[in-house]
Amino acid sequence: MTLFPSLPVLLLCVVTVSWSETKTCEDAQKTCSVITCGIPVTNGTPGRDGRDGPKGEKGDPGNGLRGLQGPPGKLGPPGGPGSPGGPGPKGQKGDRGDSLVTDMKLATLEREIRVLKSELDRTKKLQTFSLGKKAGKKLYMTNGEKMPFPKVKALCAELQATVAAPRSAEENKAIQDMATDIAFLGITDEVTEGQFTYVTGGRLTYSNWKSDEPNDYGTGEDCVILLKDGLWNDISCSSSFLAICEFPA
Ligand code: MFU
Ligand code: CA
Ligand code: CA
Repeated sequence: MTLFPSLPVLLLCVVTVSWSETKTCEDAQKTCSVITCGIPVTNGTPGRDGRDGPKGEKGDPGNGLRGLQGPPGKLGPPGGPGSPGGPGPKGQKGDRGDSLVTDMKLATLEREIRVLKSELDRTKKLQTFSLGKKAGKKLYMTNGEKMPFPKVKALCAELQATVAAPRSAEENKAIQDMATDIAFLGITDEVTEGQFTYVTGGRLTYSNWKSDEPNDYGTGEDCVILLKDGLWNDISCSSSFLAICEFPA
């Protein structure tokens, strides 16, 4: 059976209903089964919300009072290492090593040196006094022994002195006065025969040869001795005579 009634039926319903306007829809429905009745209210309840629309443009800043500043946020992750800095300024000059110990050692040494200098000064004065040394004059010393010339040289060198060698009549006299015997002088012609020089170097500035000396007698004579009268004679360096050393003025 079809839901739609035939045209004559439909027309009859419309005419009947519109004719009796006081009848209710239900009355009309009894008469005309094709009429459906609506609920008798003015408006329906609102429908559900639609989907959100597109985001609007950013609004202008508000002009109300700002809220108080919130608490500080959590500590962020540590940053990476920075680039290396440039070289720092030059530091001050350092001190010289273990200064405390070194300074104490140095102070001790300086104190000891002061004492030693004082004692040496006193000893020199005593020696000068006891040996009768005069200011500005050489000091001659002997151990009273006789020996060949090479031994005399070695002895005086050991005493940081040289073999006595007079450079003036005064010095010659000084040596003569202290000599207890015939003594070697620090003069030879070992280098060049006939040319006498000081063992310390240099041609003679003074001489006091005995007559007919030097004569390079026999197999040769290259050393010089101071005779008791103060005169000189050339003699063999292998012969033994008194050793006298000379200390600077
Ligand atoms: C003299 C000296 C010599 C040596 C000899 C015995 O010669 O010159 O040096 O002493 O007498 C003749
Ligand atoms: Ca000679
Ligand atoms: Ca001689």
